[in-house]
Amino acid sequence: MDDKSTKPAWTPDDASDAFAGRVLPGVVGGHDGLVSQKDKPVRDAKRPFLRPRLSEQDYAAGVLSGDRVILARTITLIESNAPRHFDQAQGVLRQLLPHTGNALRIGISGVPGAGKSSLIETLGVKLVEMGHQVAVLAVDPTSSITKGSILGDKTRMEKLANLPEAFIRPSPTGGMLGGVARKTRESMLVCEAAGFDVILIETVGTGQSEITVRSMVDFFLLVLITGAGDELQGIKKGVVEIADAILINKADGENKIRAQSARAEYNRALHYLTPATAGWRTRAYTGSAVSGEGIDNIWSVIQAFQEKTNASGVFQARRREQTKAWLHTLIEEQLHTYFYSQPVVKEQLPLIEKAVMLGDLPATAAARQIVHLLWPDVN
Ligand SMILES: Nc1nc2c(ncn2[C@@H]2O[C@H](COP(=O)(O)OP(=O)(O)OP(=O)(O)O)[C@@H](O)[C@H]2O)c(=O)[nH]1
Ligand SMILES: [Mg+2]
Repeated sequence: MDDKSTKPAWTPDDASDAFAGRVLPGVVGGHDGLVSQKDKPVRDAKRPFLRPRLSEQDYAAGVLSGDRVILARTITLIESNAPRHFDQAQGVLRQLLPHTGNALRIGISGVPGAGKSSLIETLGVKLVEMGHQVAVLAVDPTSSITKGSILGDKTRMEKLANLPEAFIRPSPTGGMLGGVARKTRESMLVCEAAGFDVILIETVGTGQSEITVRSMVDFFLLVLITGAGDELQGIKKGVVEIADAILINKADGENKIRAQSARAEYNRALHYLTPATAGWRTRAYTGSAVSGEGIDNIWSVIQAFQEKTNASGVFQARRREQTKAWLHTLIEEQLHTYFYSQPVVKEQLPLIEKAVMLGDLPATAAARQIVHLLWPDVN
């Protein structure tokens, strides 16, 4: 090392050996002294990096053991529109089905910006503190267009998203509400099999999406705000009729008084409506998803609901009815898809439509005619 050639070129010729400037000889191996990676074969760049394929058993076992990565992958499988994934997803679901049904399913709906995500964050964190495992799903038929809800939900549920006892899955994108609903319902079952005991499903108020969520949950909470113009707009829209409780949110600061009077107004109106659940009286409450005030009370209401409907059998009866209705929805969907994809239907339908529009053929006869192309026995 004290060889002169190891000294850098700028070292003065008359420098003593004590001069510190030295060029170190190169090392064999990596610069960090570890074994060189230079000769290691590089991954074939043309081949995409593939995660190992999982079998139906791998998926099911992973979900049942609570493995979050496999849980997320199973939901991705369910959300896939590829026909080969469909069969596999159904196989996994069949294995998981005996382990489902043990969660309390809660739907949370309301106009955009009402504070649904904020409420889920506040309530979800409280539930985790109480020892629950919370899964959050979303039905948002608009998200495929705006693509905005995913970002919004992730940032609005930051605390909850970071808890290991919680799992947040943004709305499946793409397709019509029917497809989104199927994916959400099946994702819910997968979360139950993974051990989550509270499932919160957020949906934005579009009318139809609330009905869809109502058809898959035990308890339906409507989140309203004051100052949205018409204080009783929820009543006019008909969503109040499917709610088990109404939360007048943002009852904080200057808004508190207004929220309280809106609650009174809703409670008066609710008096005249048939309750969404037999034997349960839907009431309005005030609360603040941001300060947390009133949110414990909402949870007490949900628990009281669960106790009461469990005791009366309404809880179990609703679940059975929901499963039955779900089966019929799926049958209708499959028939619909099959029918409209048949070449003979695709070919004849425009002609028959035209005849009906021109008044040459009554619609009923026309419908029969086109159905007969596939099924001549239908009458
Ligand atoms: N003052 C106050 N603001 C709130 C409360 N809850 C929500 N907000 C605010 O209202 C805005 C919308 O809240 P979100 O929780 O995203 O509402 P959302 O209903 O999930 O909205 P979308 O998912 O877009 O339909 C945010 O800026 C929140 O901070 C509340 O209780 N009090
Ligand atoms: Mg939201």
